[in-house]
Amino acid sequence: MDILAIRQDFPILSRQINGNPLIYFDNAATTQKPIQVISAISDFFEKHNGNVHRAVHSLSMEATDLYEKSRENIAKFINAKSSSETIFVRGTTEAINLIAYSWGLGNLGKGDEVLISLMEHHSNIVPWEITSKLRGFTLKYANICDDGTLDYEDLEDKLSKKTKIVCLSQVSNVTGVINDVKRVARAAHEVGALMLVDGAQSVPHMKVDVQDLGCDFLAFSGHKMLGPTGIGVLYGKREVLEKMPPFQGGGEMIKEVAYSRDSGHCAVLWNDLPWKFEAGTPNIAGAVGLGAAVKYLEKLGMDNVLSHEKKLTKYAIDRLKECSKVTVYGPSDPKQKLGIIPFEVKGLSSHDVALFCDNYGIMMRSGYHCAQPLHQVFKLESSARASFYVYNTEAEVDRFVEVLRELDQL
Ligand code: 7TS
Repeated sequence: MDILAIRQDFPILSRQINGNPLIYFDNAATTQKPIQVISAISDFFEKHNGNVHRAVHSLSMEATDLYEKSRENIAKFINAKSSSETIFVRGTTEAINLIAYSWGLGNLGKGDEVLISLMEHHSNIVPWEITSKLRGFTLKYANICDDGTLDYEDLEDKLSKKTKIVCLSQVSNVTGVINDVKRVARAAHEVGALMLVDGAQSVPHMKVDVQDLGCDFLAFSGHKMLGPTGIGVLYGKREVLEKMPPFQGGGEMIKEVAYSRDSGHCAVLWNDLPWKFEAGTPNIAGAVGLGAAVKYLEKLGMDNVLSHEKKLTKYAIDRLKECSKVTVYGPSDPKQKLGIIPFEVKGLSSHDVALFCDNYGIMMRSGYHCAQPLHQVFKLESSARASFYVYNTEAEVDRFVEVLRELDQL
């Protein structure tokens, strides 16, 4: 990949912040957008704006074609068998809530178990805590080893015939640890449980093939993969989605709503997949933008994206050793992880570190990154976090290390 050419596609990267060239290291929170995505969105509003699946007029048809074409491209990107298994949602959070409410409330009760892990983002914890109170099922947490990797033995010990679904992130948003979700999906299926993969941090950075993984559900967000905010995807296996009731009611998700004077009610016939789960006017421009983002990533090649980030991560971890006050958390072997580096600077809060870096134009997150239980495992209140993407360079890492080394002098 020609990183310098890629950088030309991202207008924001030419900004100065606090008198310094922008270094954007907060990609796990959200990524920047290339001109190809920005243009696809403005082009939609300038030339094709209409509502989808409603009217017979030309603009509605054009909008529908663009929206459904994006769905097809995204379905191919994750190797879904059919685009009808690819539902547009607001993001990973909504996708997981959809499963917890639509599938969970209908299928879980007393005596059942849901298995997650201590490294999950809150959006793969809280929906299950809420629905467990509503339905009385038991929520179990697989442990994490001291280096932040998943304790597979503990997870497999906690799996039983009572387990109805296993919900696991493929990549941790704090440590970048890559989980072997294919192995876990196989173990889940052996006990008759379903497998949900939170792909928020994996789909943007590596080839994810839902058929190869064998997962029943995959959730991810457009804004973490060069696309706009407010759009994401829930992939589900057709046979599982067919049996689920709708998550929300309204227009678009029905075929027929027929009022009967006898009963005083409407008989409702659900729409086909995927529209059964897309109540109301969807984020059409968002879907078009995400389609353009997927096209951009495909042109780069996901194997190239992955190897660039792995190389940069190894380089950054090695160079951070030069900062005497910095402790990096997570596995020491960079092969086990993607480009997310959580760290602590001795004597400083993570927010102070992030603010210090901001003075030099370096954008980085601080706090517990919506993953408080994982920070409890590390016995940390919070951490600073640098996370990379396709446009980051070794020169930016060099500058980052140079800035952090100033903290050694304090
Ligand atoms: N799952 C994981 C693994 C995530 O990293 C995130 C967001 C989500 C789910 C939720 O995604 P959303 O698009 O619905 O918000 N993670 C982060 C982060 O690490 N910093 O800001 C958001």
